[in-house]
Amino acid sequence: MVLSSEYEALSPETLGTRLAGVEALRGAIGGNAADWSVSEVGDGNLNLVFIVEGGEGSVIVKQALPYVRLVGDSWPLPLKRAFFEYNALIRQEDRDPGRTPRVLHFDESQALIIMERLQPHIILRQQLMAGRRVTDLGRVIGEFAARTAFRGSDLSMTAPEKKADTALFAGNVELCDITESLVFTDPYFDAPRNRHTSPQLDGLVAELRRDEALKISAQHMKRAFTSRGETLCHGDLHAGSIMVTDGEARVIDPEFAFYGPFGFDIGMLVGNYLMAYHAAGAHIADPAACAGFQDWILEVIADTWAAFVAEFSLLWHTERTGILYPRTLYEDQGHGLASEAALQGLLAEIFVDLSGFAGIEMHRRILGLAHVAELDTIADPDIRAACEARCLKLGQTLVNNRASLSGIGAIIALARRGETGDQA
Ligand code: SR1
Ligand code: MG
Repeated sequence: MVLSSEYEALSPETLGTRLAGVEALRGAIGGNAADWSVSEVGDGNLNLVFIVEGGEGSVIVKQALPYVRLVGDSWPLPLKRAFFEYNALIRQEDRDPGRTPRVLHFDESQALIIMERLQPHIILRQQLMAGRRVTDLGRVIGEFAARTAFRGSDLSMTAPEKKADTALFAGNVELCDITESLVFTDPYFDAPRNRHTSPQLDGLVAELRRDEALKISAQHMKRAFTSRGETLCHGDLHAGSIMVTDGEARVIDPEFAFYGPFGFDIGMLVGNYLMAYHAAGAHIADPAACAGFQDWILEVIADTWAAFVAEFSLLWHTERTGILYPRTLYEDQGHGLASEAALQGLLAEIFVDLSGFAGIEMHRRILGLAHVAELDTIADPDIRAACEARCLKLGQTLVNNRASLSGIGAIIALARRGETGDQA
């Protein structure tokens, strides 16, 4: 049977019949739809996600819903986000091959993507909550962030290609609107959709909302988000958007993709690692094991940034074929040192943004609508609030002092200081 062009949400009961005619699916898992086993496993905020298993394999079928799953049909959301996710996935595959799930089939009218099932991978957030390490996590994701940032920008693409792509992703209006509201604005006032651990955090939340410098900085960062279309960002790179085994990490779920600042993805990710760091004590009972795991998270942060810098620098030297900082102006004129200085200046700007976005991500995950499981699952509200308070204060410092931090080591030192309560 061929899918009708009118959108209809799939269910485990209807999926086999409705997708039986999709050649790519039959080829991947075996042709007899009657034998397929289907389960809905989506635990994210927005979509349906099915595992479909046949005699010869299994795949993921992801379908957008016409509303925000987390909230319900009172919050409509366009199906078109599947189109942006599909387009982001194929670009990411091109820019960092093998790091994202392989797309097998895309159906725009049904807002569905059939893709490789990553197995036995689990969501990185679950791995972090269980106190389990992932070999090479920092290097691999730092390289992914650098490759997608560099190769999706005017440093690499031709001007017509970059402009056409910017126009295409400019249509992802509603998902950008979610970030513009939920991430950059709502946390800093008493917005209707907000929630926080109350009454324990009430005083600190009021203090943050009185911090005018913080509010100004958050809007400066939002201005960067809305107007600095430097590269194609993943748009939602957190520990729920990475799937891992103990030895491998893959990046999923780029439906929030948009053209934005170089430092957006890596900054959001570092914010998530810092929350995992501060929540670890509530999930890992043995103090020595917990301390070791926290050290590892900080190493991941350092490795992520080091890998980003190394890879971005390598691409600067070997793939700078776009309209920005052209070799004709630097190396070809014998001004290699100026090219080096330009690179260092750009990396320094990216680091400032990283710090700002990391701080804002921590704030919105504690004060806004969409929280993170590391913190939300801490049952004792006093313990939860203590972890959250450390994140909120660290976030405030990262945002307010983003231009004066001396490097990734400074962020790591601030995190350690918050954890030990040593504010000196
Ligand atoms: C209403 S959507 C809330 C959050 O879920 C997504 O994963 C994004 O992080 C978004 O901000
Ligand atoms: Mg998501």
